[in-house]
Amino acid sequence: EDGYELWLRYRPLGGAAQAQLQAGARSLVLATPATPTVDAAVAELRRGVAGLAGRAPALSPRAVPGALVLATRAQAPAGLDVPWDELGDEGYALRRQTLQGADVTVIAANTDRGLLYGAFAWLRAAQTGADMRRLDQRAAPKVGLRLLNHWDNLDRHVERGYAGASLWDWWKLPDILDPRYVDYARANASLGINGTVLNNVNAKADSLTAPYLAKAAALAGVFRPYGIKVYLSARFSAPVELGGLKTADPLDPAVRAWWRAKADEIYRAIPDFGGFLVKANSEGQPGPQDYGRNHADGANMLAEALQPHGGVVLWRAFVYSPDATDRAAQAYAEFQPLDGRFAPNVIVQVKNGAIDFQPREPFHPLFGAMPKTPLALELQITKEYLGFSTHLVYLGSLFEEVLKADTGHGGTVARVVDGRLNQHPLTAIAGVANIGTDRNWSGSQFDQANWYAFGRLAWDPDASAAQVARDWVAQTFTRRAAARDAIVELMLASREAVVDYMTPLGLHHLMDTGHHYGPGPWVNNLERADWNPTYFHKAGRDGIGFDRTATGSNAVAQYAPAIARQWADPRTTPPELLLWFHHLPWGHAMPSGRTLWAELIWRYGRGVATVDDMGRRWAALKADIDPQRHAEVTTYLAVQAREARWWRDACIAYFQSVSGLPLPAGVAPPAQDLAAYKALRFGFAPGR
Ligand code: BDP
Repeated sequence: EDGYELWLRYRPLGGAAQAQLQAGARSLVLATPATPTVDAAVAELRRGVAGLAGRAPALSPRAVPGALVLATRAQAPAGLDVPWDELGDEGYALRRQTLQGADVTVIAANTDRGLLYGAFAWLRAAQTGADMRRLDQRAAPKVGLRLLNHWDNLDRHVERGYAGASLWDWWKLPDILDPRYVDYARANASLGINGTVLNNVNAKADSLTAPYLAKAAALAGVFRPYGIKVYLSARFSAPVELGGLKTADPLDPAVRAWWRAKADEIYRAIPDFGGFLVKANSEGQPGPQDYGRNHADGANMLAEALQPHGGVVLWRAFVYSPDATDRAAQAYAEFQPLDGRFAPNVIVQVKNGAIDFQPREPFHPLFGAMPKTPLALELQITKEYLGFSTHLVYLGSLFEEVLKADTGHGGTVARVVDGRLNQHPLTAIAGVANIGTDRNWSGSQFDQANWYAFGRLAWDPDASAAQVARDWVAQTFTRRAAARDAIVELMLASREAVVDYMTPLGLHHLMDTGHHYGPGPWVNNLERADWNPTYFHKAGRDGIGFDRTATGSNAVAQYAPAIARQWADPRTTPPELLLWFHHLPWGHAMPSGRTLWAELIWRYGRGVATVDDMGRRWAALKADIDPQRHAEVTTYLAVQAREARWWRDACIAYFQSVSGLPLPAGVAPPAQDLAAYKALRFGFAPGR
């Protein structure tokens, strides 16, 4: 097993479960018009049942005992007990019931997309060992647009990609369609992901030219039956680069006309095109500020072009400039005053935290602070700052922590994102993909779980990361309860472990230059202050941490008053966020009774100990897992154990050089001296 099949493996259930499934899926009855999406649902059910139960169901014209009935509202047979109105456009109901005298299972939905999601949900129930005789589930997504963002370049290099090259073979498109595109669509549809942004936010204008639109249209054609729309990252200066205009000023009539014509052209090629994702005036990308305009001016111009076609603009709020006093405060400063100024088809896309996908950040202060604007949550599935694809870190825990965070504005981040807090009909959640050409798709077996968790939590932001992990393990590694639970425990410990061995206590951005993989807390030579780890930790003889209270940058004041008050005081700031908000002396007393210095070192040690424990737990599972994947994960965990030590030792060596303090009793000194860690060079790290 090389992991190619992801969570759609459909291995024989065996025993009573297999007999039960056979009895409940003898035949397929279609009470719905035939569409490519229904075909996809039927093909998946046949494939799944063939694998799980050993025999594919035949199509049957009427409800016979043991049939699986796929019904949409318009053609639903009399006697179906389905709460249609609750299901919306994409929801489904799964029910075991008696229909026309026969004991059947019904998969019901208002649309064929709902049926497809229902088919995948039924297969998930079967794969995770649910009692198929008593099935009664209904679900509808809480967030409207559930999107992958690919940071894929047209030359197939994936920015921050650690799973090989881009799946999109732009050179061979549109004529040659890699069969893998279908498997990609199946995997996403199984989670409810309904949109994909094909190209990097650091966009080339070329992706908007006719030849590339034809290529994107070919991909859209493959994805359409699976309910997945295609979106593109748009380069703001495209009217200059492609259109020969002298300006890309969003208030210039010629520029507006160019975008309108471009949108018309796109919709001729891709009638259900989703819209544009835009990174503007950020890290050197062009944008409206180049012309003295603001983000709303830029976003609204594109929104106007897409509006007649039903498209949306996802305008990113990831901005920071070299002269800012605190990079964490800039997005709020630029965007919050624009609340209410964006067109109705604009969504502002905000990263989970105010810096950049760190192992832990407090939630972004924009959540809850722009009630008149739909805000999308941008999560990073690819682990740019969490050990790439060689470290095992289950991100479900991180995603859940962000979604459940109370914004202090009357609801959690989840309630902002699903639109319920401020009654926004347009809602979105985005994940920066970790998918590439590697056979296992995500660079490691366990990184598949992060794609899976993103999709499940995008569909239901209230889902539990632990339950999602259980489902994933049952679908990928094992259904045996003891082994499954052991793997889940290991996954749930992994996120805190990486925080501990990389950036404990609210520290952030200690990664070495460019690659963001290994430790570089000493780095202070980059051209911009806010690229340097020393800027973020501010460690010196006197102490450590970034003062974001009133005596410092006061970024804490961007949070709702109750949260701001709590986090402005080190005594009420949770230890996990302490050094994010406070600069404190090394002797500061921690709730544990240790000094800050001792606590820091203790946490680095705990991170390494947890990784060692993960290794032991995995080793004990040898009999439960197929040899190929067991051996592969074992090797990866050994790398992680070595590199967790590298992180711990390099950071302790550096912080000790700054604090001048002796190591607490019983702590072994770093394996090497600081100079040795500083001398390491990684010129060809992936994903740059
Ligand atoms: C950072 C990445 C960079 C991205 C940028 C972004 O290092 O490669 O282009 O974010 O989100 O995390 O635009």
